[in-house]
Amino acid sequence: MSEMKRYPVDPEFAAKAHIDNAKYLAMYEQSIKDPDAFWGEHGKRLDWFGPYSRVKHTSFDPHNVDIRWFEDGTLNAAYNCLDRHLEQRGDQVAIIWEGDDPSESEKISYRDLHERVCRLANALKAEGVEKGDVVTLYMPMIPEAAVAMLACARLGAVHSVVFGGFSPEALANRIEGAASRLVITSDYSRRGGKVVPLKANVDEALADPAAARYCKKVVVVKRTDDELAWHDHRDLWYHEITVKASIECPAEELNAEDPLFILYTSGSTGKPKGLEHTTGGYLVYASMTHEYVFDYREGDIYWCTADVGWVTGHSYIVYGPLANGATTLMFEGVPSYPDNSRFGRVIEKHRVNQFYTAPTAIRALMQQGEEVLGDADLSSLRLLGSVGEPINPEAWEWYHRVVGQGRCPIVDTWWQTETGGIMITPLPGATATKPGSATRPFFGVQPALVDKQGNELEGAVEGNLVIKDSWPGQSRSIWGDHERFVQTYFSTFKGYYTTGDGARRDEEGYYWITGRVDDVLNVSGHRMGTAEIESALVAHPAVAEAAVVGYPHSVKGQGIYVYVTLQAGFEQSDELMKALRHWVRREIGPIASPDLIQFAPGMPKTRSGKIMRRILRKIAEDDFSSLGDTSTLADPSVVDDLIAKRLNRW
Ligand code: 6R9
Repeated sequence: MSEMKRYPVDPEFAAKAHIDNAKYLAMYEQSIKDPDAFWGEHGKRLDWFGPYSRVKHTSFDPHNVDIRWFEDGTLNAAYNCLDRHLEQRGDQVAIIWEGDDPSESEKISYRDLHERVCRLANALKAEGVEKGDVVTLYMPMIPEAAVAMLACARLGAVHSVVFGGFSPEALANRIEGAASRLVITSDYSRRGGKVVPLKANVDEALADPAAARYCKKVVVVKRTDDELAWHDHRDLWYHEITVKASIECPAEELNAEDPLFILYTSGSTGKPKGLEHTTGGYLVYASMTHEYVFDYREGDIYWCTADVGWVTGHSYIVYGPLANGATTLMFEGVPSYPDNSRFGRVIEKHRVNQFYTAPTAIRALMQQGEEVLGDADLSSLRLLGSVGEPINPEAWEWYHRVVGQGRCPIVDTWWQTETGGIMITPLPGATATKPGSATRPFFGVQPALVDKQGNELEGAVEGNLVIKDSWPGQSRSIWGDHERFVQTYFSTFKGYYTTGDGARRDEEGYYWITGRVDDVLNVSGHRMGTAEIESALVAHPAVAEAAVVGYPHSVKGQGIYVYVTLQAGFEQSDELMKALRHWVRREIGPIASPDLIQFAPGMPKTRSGKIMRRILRKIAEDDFSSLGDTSTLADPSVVDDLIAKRLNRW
């Protein structure tokens, strides 16, 4: 394993930060010892219409999974993200929108955003949308996506955002699954100079009678002047219905446990699950983590590069930042358009202070070399964040050195769609960091490691990552299928929330996420995280990306199958294969030596950039007859190439 490095907290940063280490330790202890008092106090960060008298009412007992926070309080999420800021900061910029085309950008004040949300909420009401109805959003990264989320929240309607990169079939399934009666979309989306026909995809989804049975209206934002097929009985132009709507729209008084949104996410098996999040606990948790993890301060410009189609976009582009009265940047484009310096250009243009992105983006930039951000002025940056997958130490170091210029702390934030907000993370003024470790739990979060039988493990050890007790941001259920929720998350290890991830805890109590538990290999009785081997491989100068899976091996139980994408300028060869094998032996040890190494020009990735290991495992097992649904891949054609060149043939 590569030498463990440690980056202490900069005392100057700590002196100005919300939370230093002493404060972290004291607050953490209180949050665990007396969650009612702790969250009762921090719940006050929101404006409540009716106060809560009960704070925590939760049970992880598989016979009675029941999660409620602030259950007798009433509030409205849109009110907390908009109305309550108007007096103090009505003219402050709420959303900076940066278009795909660098010449397009827009600044929207809190007052303006409030007005837009009220107009759309009234227009939706006029179309019959009521409290409790599910509205599906299938949108590009344009301000109207945030407006639509908040308009739903204002009415008590439940939004279900479906990532704009999903296929019509995936969209139809989600419309049907949520019995959604209205879709908000855009004529086209623009990304990386290309246009995607979103509205045509909605038409195709609604050609499916199962979806059309529920969905009767489609609201369309006009993004381009291109031609469009139109259905008069069903389709409505966003600009036409909002222009005539009133800018007065009272925010519905909702219960803390009324649903705010559902968000579909893929499990390892079965159809996607619609995770349900409710209003009070979610918003308390999203806003508090946003403030403390990113050390957000008044006047900061904060940029999270996620898409609103994912939970990161929900919690850390829209709800967390806006509840805090922050200025949040929303980016329509991609890091490589018009060229690879785009992230740097946007940081420079808007003087971004906090920058939050994913390891896959960092590695893509890293492949282009140290000069990738051009001569962009990055001096405004104060903090960097990472989310979505384990970050390998080399990418961490590169991010720190090249983007953060050695000056900015990095917060490697571990969490999930199910958790609503960040769970394990450094706090920049409190936590010394180690590249590759998500470090310590946020307030109120009690991680634990258990063995296969569910016994809790103590000390420096590796195991299944579980959470011992509830936190306010936790998902309450799977929409329409509470039993599946109980089965998936509370039945494997009784009394715990099962994350599905594995982790290692070091001597200092820091957590190192090793990846999904189903990705853990057992080779000759040795347990190994695929992420660990990948991280070693990616550290080799010839390797751009690596994915490791297990395959059945007659002697070792499981063998190690490696897919490697080379950096530009490197050729595949037997020598290189040998060198890589040797490299891994040296980095981790002989037990981690790859059995098979397949050079792969591309990996099968979801459109959010996650490698689909399920597919790689199947190919490694020489069983590609049942690859499952590959339609949601960013580029389904890579699969054929991988199959043609597979190495494990019976
Ligand atoms: C927020 C988000 C959740 C899964 C999670 C884990 C992986 C996320 C991570 C990380 C290591 C991190 N993951 N953050 N692994 N370090 N900092 O990504 O939600 O899309 O539901 O994915 O992503 O495996 O279980 P989601």
